[in-house]
Amino acid sequence: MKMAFRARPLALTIFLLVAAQALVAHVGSPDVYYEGDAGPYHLFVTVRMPQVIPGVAEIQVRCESDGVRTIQVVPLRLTGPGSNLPPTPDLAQTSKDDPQFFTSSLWLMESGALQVRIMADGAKGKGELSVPVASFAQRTLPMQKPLAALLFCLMLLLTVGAISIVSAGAREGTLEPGETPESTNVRRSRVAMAVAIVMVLGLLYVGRSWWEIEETGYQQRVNFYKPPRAETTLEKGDRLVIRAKAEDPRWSQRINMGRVIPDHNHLMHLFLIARPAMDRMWHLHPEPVEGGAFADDLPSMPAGQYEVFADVVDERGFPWTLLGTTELPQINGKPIAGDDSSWVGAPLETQQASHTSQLPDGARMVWERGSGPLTSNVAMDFRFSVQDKDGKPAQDLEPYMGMAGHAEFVRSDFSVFAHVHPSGSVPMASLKLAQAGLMSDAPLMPAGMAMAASTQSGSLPAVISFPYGFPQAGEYRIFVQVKRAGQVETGVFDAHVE
Ligand SMILES: [Cu+2]
Repeated sequence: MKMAFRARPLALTIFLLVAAQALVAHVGSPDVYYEGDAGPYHLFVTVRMPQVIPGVAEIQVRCESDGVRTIQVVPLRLTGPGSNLPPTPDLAQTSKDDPQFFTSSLWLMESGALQVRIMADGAKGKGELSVPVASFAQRTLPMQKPLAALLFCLMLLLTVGAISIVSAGAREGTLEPGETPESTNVRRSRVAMAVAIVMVLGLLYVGRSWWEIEETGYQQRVNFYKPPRAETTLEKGDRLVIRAKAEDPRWSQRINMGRVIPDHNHLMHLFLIARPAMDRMWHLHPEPVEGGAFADDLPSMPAGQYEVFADVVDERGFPWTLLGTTELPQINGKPIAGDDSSWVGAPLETQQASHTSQLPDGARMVWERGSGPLTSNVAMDFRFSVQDKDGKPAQDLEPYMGMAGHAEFVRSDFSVFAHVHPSGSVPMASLKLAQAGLMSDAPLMPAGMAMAASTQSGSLPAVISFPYGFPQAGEYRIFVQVKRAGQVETGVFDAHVE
């Protein structure tokens, strides 16, 4: 019943042993933050992804409801063979200081779209949820010098040892104690030694070739999962065509851009952010065209350099962000309509934290962030409240593409881009696939939608929260997008992260 994981040889185990802490990531934000319900229990889940695959993911579960006694966790494929055959789950450890906090370490043995299934049991019965995770090796870890030296010495010892044992065996193996070897013994020993040297050298050669094949294969997997380049061309003055160009030529054979799946209403979410100051941002939804490309008639926008982030989810549930930079002339296009939105404002401020963002008509959005410094790699609930022009909680919030809000976290150098929702950093399309595989009959709603059901007035609550954690220190700009009375509004906040 176990999912077939292939064992990887020694080389990778050594890579794991020397796992360094530094992180050069994919979309820059590999860890997964998720908030949702496992039956009667509300859970906040953080999955710290390993840098290498196979590798160990750290799972942290905070129970926000009482009564949970045990938490079990298990990884499995998100779709395809094995996705409905979970292996035996691991029991998560309860924290000594906090009985509501559970941790577990899980081996992720393969790359691709996986899910971590979490089963809670307690006073209110059982419940489960599933968190989709994008599993991929982020980098090849170099071997540490002392380890390399140690392994080299061991190799020399084994080599010399093997040869001398064979030679000594041939020379003295048949002698009685105290007898001196005759010239025939010595001759035989020399022949044996020569044969042993040839064999040992042959073995070393085979071992080295094996290592190189593994290393090349591993490097290919690292390259395969690097974000593809977003190749953009402008046609007829205002039509932007986007094509994915991956470093690995096999990428386009295996990932069919013509068969990406809808992710909250759209096949692609395209973000164009003005470089370098992030003082303009467009969130658009290109449609697929011939040959796996996507195209959109751009709205009016000024000439300039833009950073391109194009989010898609492939048919297996793996999220890809196409990355690029494009130089656009002044565009005289169509007005913003439908789910598209744009924002124009002040440039990114560094070393500064903004708490309030003005919205149109005197309304504002407030980041309820407390006074302490922001730290990287800490799971947080980013809470934003929307106030009308009188400072009262806004009464006119409505779902925007099915959710209470959408937040984009962008690092000042564009090395981090995360598109986050009230249910967390998992793509909604992958989440849907994960939930489809659960046994429970309870309808599972993303956190944002659950809130929609809980108000009588018909409007969403005026406070929206996003579970997320900054992946590294630096300056960030956060775009928080909500819909008020049919209009998409964007609150913008700058954050200095230590
Ligand atoms: Cu979104």
